[in-house]
Amino acid sequence: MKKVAVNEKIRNIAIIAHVDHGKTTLVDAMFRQSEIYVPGLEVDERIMDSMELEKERGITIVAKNCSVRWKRVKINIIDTPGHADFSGEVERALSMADGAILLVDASEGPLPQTRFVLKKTIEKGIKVIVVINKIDRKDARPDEILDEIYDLFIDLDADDKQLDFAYIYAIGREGIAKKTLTEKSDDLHLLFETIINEIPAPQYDREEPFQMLVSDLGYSDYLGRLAIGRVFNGNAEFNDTMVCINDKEEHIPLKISKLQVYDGMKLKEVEAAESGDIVVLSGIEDVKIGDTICTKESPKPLKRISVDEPTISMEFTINTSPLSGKEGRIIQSGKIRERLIRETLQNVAVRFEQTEDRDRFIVKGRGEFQMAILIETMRREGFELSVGRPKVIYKHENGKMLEPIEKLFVDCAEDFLGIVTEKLSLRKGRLTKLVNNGSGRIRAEFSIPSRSLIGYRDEFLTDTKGTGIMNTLFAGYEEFRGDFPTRYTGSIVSDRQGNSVAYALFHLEPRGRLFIAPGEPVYGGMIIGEHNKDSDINVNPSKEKKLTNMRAAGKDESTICSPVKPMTLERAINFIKDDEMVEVTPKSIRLHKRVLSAQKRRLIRSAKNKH
Ligand SMILES: Nc1nc2c(ncn2[C@@H]2O[C@H](COP(=O)(O)OP(=O)(O)OP(=O)(O)O)[C@@H](O)[C@H]2O)c(=O)[nH]1
Ligand SMILES: [Mg+2]
Repeated sequence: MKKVAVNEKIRNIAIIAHVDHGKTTLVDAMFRQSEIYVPGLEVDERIMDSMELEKERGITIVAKNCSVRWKRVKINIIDTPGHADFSGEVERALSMADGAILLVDASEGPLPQTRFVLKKTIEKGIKVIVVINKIDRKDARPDEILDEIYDLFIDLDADDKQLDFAYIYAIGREGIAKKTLTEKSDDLHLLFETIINEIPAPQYDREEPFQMLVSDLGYSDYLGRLAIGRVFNGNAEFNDTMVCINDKEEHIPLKISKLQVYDGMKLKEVEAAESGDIVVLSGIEDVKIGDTICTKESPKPLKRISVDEPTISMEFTINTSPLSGKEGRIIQSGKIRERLIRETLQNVAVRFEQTEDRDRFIVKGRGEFQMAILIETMRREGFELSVGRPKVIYKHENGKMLEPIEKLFVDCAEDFLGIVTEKLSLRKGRLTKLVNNGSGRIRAEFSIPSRSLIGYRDEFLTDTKGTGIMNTLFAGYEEFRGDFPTRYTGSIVSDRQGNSVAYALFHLEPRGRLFIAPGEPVYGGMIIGEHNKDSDINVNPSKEKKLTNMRAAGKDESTICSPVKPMTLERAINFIKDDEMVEVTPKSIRLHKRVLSAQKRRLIRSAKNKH
């Protein structure tokens, strides 16, 4: 019989929201005001965004744990990313939580990712506290936003209990929370109290022995692999022997060599792990996210963490360009393979497939931004590799090809609606809703294939002069809407190896937009620019001017080249066509044709035409 007990000393909450609505900033404020904080201690801004790329980009990429204390209750907090490509992190974080704080920007209101994360919490039956954040914004409209949040709950089929959610107004950045807009408050007292009163303390069964669900993995040079997760039942102590049940239902024995818990932003060693807490356990190397760690005598696996399927796939290969191995330390396919497998261990939303060709891998994930972050991380670690264009994952049902479809939400000035609609309809998008409330800005909704959106954001920002806002939400699979060109332009391709020179580039400028400056290494098959016309052209970017005795090279006034916008990784993977690749090294991003030889490409083309 179940003997339900609760651990009143603990609360486990995930902080969830659309991107940039202020989650990580709110965690800073909670930390500063909690009983753990030592006055005078310097706290960096967005301390939870500890990864280099998170700091540089000002966004959260990986969900992370910390804890604060309020009136002797420990609140374990999981800060999650708001970007849709990292949604898998939210699903993983919710596996540790009994409640969620849903942040909504007081001006922007609920946006697509708000809907996604709220849907996940409602499905899990997790209690939600709504925080209408950033009420200090000049354009804040908190009352309207509250109505919109109610509508969203109703739309997501929340039951009466869920509809009766507690809500708070906040200025996370200043560490202020209040019940009504008019009352005075200068701290987060109300938020802490609401968490403790509204979020249920973790429940466990008194009769059950130790059971922990591994929701995250870490690594320490001293301790090796760290298994991180919530203790669902029972207790465990240092030196206890346990088993880890993996996805093949194998029982791998282990001995607990260290137990730690979150204490503020740090870890603290403890003798014993208690029911309901989130712990960091050492003593097992061979462990995966979703495994259960439990006793040998009574091994019962918990339900594995499930996350939505990947929607995008991308080809990763070794770098086969003639410049390979010059700029990176790690170039072998075995190492790339190992690294990608390691990624799938840490990152629940990423899948890896080996192809028949041992140098070629398929990586699947939730979006091209997630892929770009993975590639960027790898190049910083010293890898060289080549990657193909991100492709959506199709499905086949009853003889029909289905493709992923997104709901696209656009908010832009009325004047830009024409161009946006035109571009989207070229890409098989359909306008499904248009709201014009006379303010000069419109809100439009489109139903559009996911593949149409790959690389579209840049174009959208250009078309709306940087003022448009676009958000997407995965809407499901629908029948394939037909082909359309991913790009209406061709490529300017180098026909030989050498170094680019100003003279040659200057004379190529009228043919299109160049990606390289004078003095850069080039090779046959390397794409050095975007052609104005829809075909590729092969050119010689290292062609020198025939020198007369009078003039030295490079002194010619007429060969001053226009500045080039360097190719970033994200632009590059969105730019290439199916027969093109991006070469990535720690120092460079280069684009090239899959087939480097112009002659071979010609042969392939004529063979295709004959067909
Ligand atoms: N006006 C105002 N701005 C805020 C407030 N809280 C956070 N911000 C700003 O909002 C931006 C985003 O803050 P973050 O805390 O990184 O948002 P986030 O939700 O963690 O973002 P992701 O993790 O990338 O989804 C930053 O520029 C913050 O300074 C607030 O209370 N008022
Ligand atoms: Mg964040």
